Amino acid sequence: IFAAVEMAPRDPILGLNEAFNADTRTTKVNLGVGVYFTDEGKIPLLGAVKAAEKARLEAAPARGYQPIEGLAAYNNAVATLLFGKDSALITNNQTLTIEALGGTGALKVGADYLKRLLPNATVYISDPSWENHRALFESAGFPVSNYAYYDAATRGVNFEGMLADLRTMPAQSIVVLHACCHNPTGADITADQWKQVVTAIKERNLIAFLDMAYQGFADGIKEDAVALDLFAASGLQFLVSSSFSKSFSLYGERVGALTIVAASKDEASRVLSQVKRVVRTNYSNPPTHGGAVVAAVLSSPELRQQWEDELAGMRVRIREMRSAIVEKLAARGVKQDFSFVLKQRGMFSYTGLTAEQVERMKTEFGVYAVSTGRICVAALNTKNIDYVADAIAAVLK
Ligand code: PLP
Ligand code: TYF
Repeated sequence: IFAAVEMAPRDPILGLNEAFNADTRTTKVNLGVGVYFTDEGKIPLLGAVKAAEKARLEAAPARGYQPIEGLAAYNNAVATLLFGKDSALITNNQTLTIEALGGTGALKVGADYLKRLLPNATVYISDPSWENHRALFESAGFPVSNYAYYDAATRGVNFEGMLADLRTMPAQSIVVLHACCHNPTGADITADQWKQVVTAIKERNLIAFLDMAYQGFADGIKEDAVALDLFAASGLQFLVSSSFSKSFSLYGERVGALTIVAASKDEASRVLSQVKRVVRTNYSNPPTHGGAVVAAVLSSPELRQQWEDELAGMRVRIREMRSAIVEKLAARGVKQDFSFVLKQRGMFSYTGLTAEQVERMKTEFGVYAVSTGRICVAALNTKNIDYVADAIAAVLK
């Protein structure tokens, strides 16, 4: 039965990891996948996570099934993190949150639910977007189109183009928006531009699906939620996928959530019942560990403070690496102006390096980046940055 099966293409980003791991050069550097590394080049185990895990291990909890929607304490903590502790949406019980298998799992449960609700809708993603967005919504059965986003000339957002596209989408189209730290470009829109996006979505009767995978990596937990605040205040119904992979450094534990804002408490409970059907037929209920750890950290004032400090540490280190790479490229006589790297937000930089230059960095230096020119700034450190700057400078000459 499998004789005629063809080889599927590799995920362009996760596939890079395989090539990197197979590379025997000791000087190799992986700037491909979006993972935060410490200055020692390690994926951190946060102190707050370690403390919560220790307490959990000592309590030796039984491993019964979770509810279909996951741990209530976790879901409440997620909604509070997204909308703030004084949110009217939460006190009105207009939100529903389910624990999901990472941000990806949240997007997929949301996509599968939306397909049942709006079988004829089109999904719009930014041009460009996270590699998996298109495939994920297509696998849920939707046609996927792009809306204008990145402007290579200004290295910022083509906001006029984005608005124009929003204004021509058919009613009830689904618009996937990066809530902060746009992946792959690092180019975000301003609060004022978000207001215009909310207005356009309202006027055209569109459905926003906000993807929040990097809360806390640009300016802070609250600051990075400006888009959510504006949508919350708009009276619109919308969806949010969120992830703790990066902000808690819990990639492999698969901790994320799908949050849906409904028009009323009654509506929210009906929507939740339908979302639970999607979960039930996919994986029944989420795993226990990651959500329990995040809930424990967020509900303890001490651990929460520790986590916020650790998150701030990651944010600051990424900024330092942004400044350092700009300086080091200039010091190597690179003529191109790289100051845009300082304006980009989150883990990534869209460097403008061509696919050929990225290929040369890989073959000649063992420096791995995504063929689009995206590098993960969070993988730079004080030990590898000179080598990376050498590689970039060499391929730019
Ligand atoms: N959405 C975006 C924009 C991302 O960059 C990522 C990265 O991993 C995800 C979703 C998926 O998150 P997770 O790794 O938690 O599944
Ligand atoms: O964009 C990235 O590098 C991260 C990690 O299928 C990732 O978001 C990449 C590809 C993928 C899943 C996660």
